[in-house]
Amino acid sequence: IFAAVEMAPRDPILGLNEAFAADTRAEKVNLGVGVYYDDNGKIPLLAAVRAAEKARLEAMPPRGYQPIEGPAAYNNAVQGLLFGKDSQLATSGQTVTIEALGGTGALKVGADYLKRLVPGATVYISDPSWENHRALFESAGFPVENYPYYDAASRGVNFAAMKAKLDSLQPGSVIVLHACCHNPTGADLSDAQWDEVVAVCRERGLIPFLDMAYQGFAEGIDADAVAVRALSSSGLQFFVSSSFSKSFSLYGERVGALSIVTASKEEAGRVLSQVKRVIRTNYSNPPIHGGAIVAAVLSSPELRQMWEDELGGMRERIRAMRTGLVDQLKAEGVAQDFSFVIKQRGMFSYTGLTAAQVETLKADFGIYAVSTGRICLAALNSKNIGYVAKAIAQVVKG
Ligand code: PLP
Ligand code: TYF
Repeated sequence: IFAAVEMAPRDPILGLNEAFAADTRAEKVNLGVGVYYDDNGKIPLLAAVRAAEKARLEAMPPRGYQPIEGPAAYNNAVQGLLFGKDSQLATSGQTVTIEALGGTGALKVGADYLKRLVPGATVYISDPSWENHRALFESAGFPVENYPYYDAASRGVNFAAMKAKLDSLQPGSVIVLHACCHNPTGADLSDAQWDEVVAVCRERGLIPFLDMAYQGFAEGIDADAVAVRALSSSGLQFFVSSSFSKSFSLYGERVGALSIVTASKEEAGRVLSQVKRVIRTNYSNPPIHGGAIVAAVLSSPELRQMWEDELGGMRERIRAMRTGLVDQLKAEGVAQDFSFVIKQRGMFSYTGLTAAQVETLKADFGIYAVSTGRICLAALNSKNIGYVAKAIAQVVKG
């Protein structure tokens, strides 16, 4: 029965991990996958997570099934992060939040539910976007198209083109928006531009789906929620996927959430019943551990403060690596202006390196990046940044 099965293409980002692992050079550096490493090149175990985990281990709670939508304590904590403490959207009961298997799982539950809700819709994602967005919505049965986003010349967002496209879409179209720290470009909308996007969504009757995978990595928890807050105060209905993989450094625990803002508590009850149906036929109910840790950290004032401080530390370290890389490229005699790297936000930079230059970095230096020229700044550290800067300088100088 498997004789005719073809080999599927590798994930262009996760596939790099395999090639990197097989590379025997000691000086190799993996700037491919979006993972935060500390200055020693290790994935950190946050102190707040460690404390919550220790308390949990000591309590040794039983492992019954969870509610299909996940525990209320977790879902309420997620709403607090997204909408702000004591927000009307949370207290009114009009917002559905379900625990999901990472941000990916949240997108998938959201996509499957949307397919039941608006089966004839087209889904629009930014050009470019996270590789998995297209695949996720296509696998839910939607046609997926792009809206213009990145402008290579200015290294920023071509907002006029983006807005013109959104203005032309059919009512009921789903638009997937990166809430902050755009992956892969690092180019975000300004607060004023978010207000304009919200206005277009209202005028055209579009369905916004915010993807929030890096809350806290640009400016801070509340500042990075600007898109969520703009939609919240608009009175529109929308979807948000949250991922805590990066912000809690809990990648493999698969902790995320899907939130759906509806018009009323009564509507939310009906929507939740339908979303639970999607979950039941996928994985029945979410795993316990990761969500329990996140809920424990967010509901304890001390642990929450500890976490925000650690998140701030990760944010600052990435910023220092951005500045450091730009300075060292200059010191290496690179004439090209790389200062845009400092303006980009989150983990990534679209460097403008060509696929051929990325290939040379890999072949000659053991430095792995995505062929689009995307690098993960959070993989740089005080030991490898000089090596990486020298290599990039050599490659761009030809
Ligand atoms: N959305 C974006 C924009 C991402 O960069 C990621 C990265 O992992 C995800 C979603 C998926 O999150 P998770 O790893 O929690 O599934
Ligand atoms: O873009 C990244 O590198 C992260 C990690 O299928 C990732 O978002 C990459 C690919 C993928 C899942 C996660």
